[in-house]
Formats: sequence, C-alpha cells, structure tokens
Amino acid sequence: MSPATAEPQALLDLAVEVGREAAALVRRLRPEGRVPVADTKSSATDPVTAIDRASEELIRARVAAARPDDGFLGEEGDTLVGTSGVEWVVDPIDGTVNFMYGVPAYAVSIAARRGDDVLAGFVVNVADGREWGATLGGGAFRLDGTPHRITTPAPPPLTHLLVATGFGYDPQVRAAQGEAVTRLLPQVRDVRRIGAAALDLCALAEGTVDAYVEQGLHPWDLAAGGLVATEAGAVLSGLDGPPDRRLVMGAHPDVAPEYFALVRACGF
Ligand code: LIP
Repeated sequence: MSPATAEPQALLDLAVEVGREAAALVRRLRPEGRVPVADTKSSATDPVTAIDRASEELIRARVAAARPDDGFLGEEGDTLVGTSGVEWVVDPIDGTVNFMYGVPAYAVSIAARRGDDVLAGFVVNVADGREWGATLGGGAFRLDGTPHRITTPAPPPLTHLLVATGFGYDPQVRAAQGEAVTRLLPQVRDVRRIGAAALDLCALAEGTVDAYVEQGLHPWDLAAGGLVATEAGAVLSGLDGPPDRRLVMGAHPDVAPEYFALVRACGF
C-alpha cells in the first residue's frame, strides 16, 4: 500500500491485520488468574498493565512500518503528529479492568481517521475472538467466522430498551453518572455495564443491546466502535451535536429521538 493512500478498505485491511496480531499477543501474554497492575492513570482505579503497553507498542510499530507518515493517538503512549492527514486512534486493551480480572470482555480497538471522519475501524474481543469492522460509507461487518454484513435491528419501544452504559474513573464524575443512571433505570428494560465501550458500541451495532449512553469517553474508546455502530445503521449523538467527551448516546433511528430526549431528561 502506498503510504499516501487513505482508501478506507486499505486502512481497514491494515487495522484487521495489526489488530489480530495484537489480540494474539495479549492472549499469549495474559497469565492465569489476576493480571498485575503496572501503574494507574487518571485516578487510583484507572489501571494500566504491562500488557496494555506491549499491545500498543506492537500496534505502533506495525502501523509506523506500513504507513510512516501517519499520526498516532493511543491510550498508553505519546501522540505522534503525522504528515499524511491520516491518524490512527487506538485502544490497545479496551476493558482493562475486565482484562485484569478475567471477565471475558476486553478488546483491541483500532481506527483510522482523517480530520473528524473515521474512515475505518476494527474491534476484536480478545477473550472470545469476535471481530467487527467497518469503513466509512461501506457498511459494518462481523469479520470472525464467515464475514457478513450487520445492521442494527428495529428496536423495541422506549420502555423496553436494553441500554449499555459505563462509568468513568473519576469518583466525582461517577457519582453524577450514577445519579443519571438511577433516573434512567426505571424507564427502560434494564441496563448493562459490560466494561468496554468499544464492545458496547459493537453490541449496539448488531442488536445485542438496544441503546448506549456514556459520559467521559476518550477518542480511542469511541472511534472504531462508533464507526461500526453508525455503519450498521445506529445513530450516535452528543449532548448538543456530534458525540464528544461530554456525552455519547446511540440507538436505532426509529427510537433515537425519544431515547436521546430521555437521556437528556435523566441529566446525563
Ligand atoms: C474503559 C471503557 C469503559 C469505560 C471506562 C474506560 P479502558 O476503557 O471502555 O467501558 O466505562 O471509563 O474508558 O480504560 O478499559 O481502556
């Protein structure tokens, strides 16, 4: 591939190749039982393990070798400003707490974007091998097993939505999120806190949940899974415009206006 290429399918192909290699590394390095914490980040409960770092180092090296002019924004390392206009947005292990404890929902998440447009995204659940990929304008796909296109199924009524959500690491932010969820819970079927935003967004894409809401997401939590969700037909929104750090909510278009109004009314 020419380093200057920004063709979404070519970017997805690289994301898949590198993501699979990183997932294999994470699987191989994970010890039995509890994984030790190497450090903490934004708060005492925001962990990083040596394996998060090893996964990101591998992804950085592979992307730099294939596309030396691209930028790189990863959860665990310094931001690299590129010259090609394409930037890779990477979470080397999304769901680090699940990974530490052995809860089987943690993912490698790799996206390539140009400006605000995410062009390609790949998410692999390291624990069970499920894979999702999408290109801008090209649809969303399950890529494990026999690859097939996915579309967000028609939703139930508002009161029957199964809503995925998550909580940030900052105790004060968490307290506010808890209050908003308390208001939401009696008005929907139930909530799920799976523990990996990229997997929540892929679940929205293929209908293993009906809706999603979370505050405080970083670009690497959102980029790849967000493209999978929107290319499958879900609508994503922020508080008063596109999704951002303040709020990400998503649902099938048939229920999105009502659901987004409910989320706002709950104080997210
Ligand atoms: C985590 C998310 C999780 C969210 C956390 C955190 P990490 O990412 O995917 O769902 O609620 O705030 O951002 O830290 O495991 O890569």
